[in-house]
Amino acid sequence: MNRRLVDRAIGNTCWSGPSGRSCYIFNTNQVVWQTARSTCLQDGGHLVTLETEGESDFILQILRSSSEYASYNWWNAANDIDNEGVWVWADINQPVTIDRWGSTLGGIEPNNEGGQEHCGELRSDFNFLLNDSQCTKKFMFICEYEWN
Ligand SMILES: [Ca+2]
Ligand SMILES: [Ca+2]
Repeated sequence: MNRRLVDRAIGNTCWSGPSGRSCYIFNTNQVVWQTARSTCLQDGGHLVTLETEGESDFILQILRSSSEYASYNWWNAANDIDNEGVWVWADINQPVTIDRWGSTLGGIEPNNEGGQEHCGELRSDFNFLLNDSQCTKKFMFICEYEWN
């Protein structure tokens, strides 16, 4: 953990993840997706990426069990901004391979509703499974910090 990250993490719990290689800070400011992304990058991290089911389970468990967090939606790094329908994790530039998309009465996410949904949220009323949402909505967000 580098010094800058230590400084930033003061006052915020950085939850150590199951891989032992990163930790996560839950930021309760509600901002658009690009602001969430740049805020994490400025602090030496990146918007949370859920590459494995174990990592996804870990984050979802925190959101589901926290009275402070459970009623809000949360940005993560999943997006299809560059290529519609091709989902990648921003900043680590890896494809989204886990199948943790939510579903609605209208069908399965991601549904690109209105042709305008390109950013990944962990949606409270989907029990924090993934939904594609409009990037200009304002949600809380989770930053992930890899140990150096
Ligand atoms: Ca889309
Ligand atoms: Ca959607």
